[in-house]
Amino acid sequence: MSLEKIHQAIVDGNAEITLAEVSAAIEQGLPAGEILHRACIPAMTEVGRLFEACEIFVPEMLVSAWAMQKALELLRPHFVEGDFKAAGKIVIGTVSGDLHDIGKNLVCIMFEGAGFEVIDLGTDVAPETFVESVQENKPDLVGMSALLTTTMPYMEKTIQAMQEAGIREQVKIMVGGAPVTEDYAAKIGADEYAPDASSATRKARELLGVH
Ligand code: B1M
Repeated sequence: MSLEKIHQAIVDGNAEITLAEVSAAIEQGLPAGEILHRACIPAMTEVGRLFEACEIFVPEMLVSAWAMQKALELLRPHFVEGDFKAAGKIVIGTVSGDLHDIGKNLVCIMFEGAGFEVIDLGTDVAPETFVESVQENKPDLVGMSALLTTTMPYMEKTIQAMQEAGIREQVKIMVGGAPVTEDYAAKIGADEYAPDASSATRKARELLGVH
């Protein structure tokens, strides 16, 4: 077992080796956070670099994403171990037209780990679906993720839909995803922006006044 092997297996899109190496790492007592931050996330960054350099294409990116998802499934219980009192409720999803969910799933795991009840609406979530879920579940926070510059505008459309439904003021709104910035969040009227999954939970606690 080594973090390098996990990294390489994800870059290669080899889910079988990824699973074997992540299991071995967990068995040897390596903290799940270390496996995630030192092997899995850097591997996906490398996949992105290779894609941008046209050294790999969508099919290769997909198998790497699949290997990453498998690693996350194994790691998930180890992030949420322990007793948590619900710190709040979050409704979260990747916005309309966008199928990227690895980062959003990580954000979900971190929120679960931080003691939040998480309602994950999945990917390609239409503004009206966010609205219905807020009406039904009455969350403290709505989280939106976007990985494409072409889908970012759906964050604003979702906020507008919430305003039109008269529920905008009932919740705080957090946005994130690789192309999203603090300035963009402010421009569209979101309450908070987080660049990564760990700061997302910290900022959510601050926003909601949960200690
Ligand atoms: Co796509 N893809 N992809 N892709 N993909 C990107 C995003 C891209 C940057 C690659 C590139 O060109 N370098 C590019 C977007 C360019 C742009 O918009 N400017 C791109 C493209 C173009 C596309 C397609 C259009 C390709 C095509 O078909 N020609 C297509 C679009 C499909 C669609 O959505 N409609 C597509 C498809 C895919 C796959 C399906 C193959 C796969 C996704 C699989 C899946 O998610 N289940 C995929 C992947 C894997 C990537 C890259 C390589 C990796 C994304 C990832 O998982 N990163 C990505 C390149 C890159 O980002 N370097 C790329 C790891 C993840 C942990 O990080 O998602 O950023 P991230 O999440 C972070 C933070 O952003 C933050 O916390 C997370 C954890 O720290 N965060 C939040 C995220 N959401 C948050 C919400 C918050 C707070 C923080 O609050 C609520």
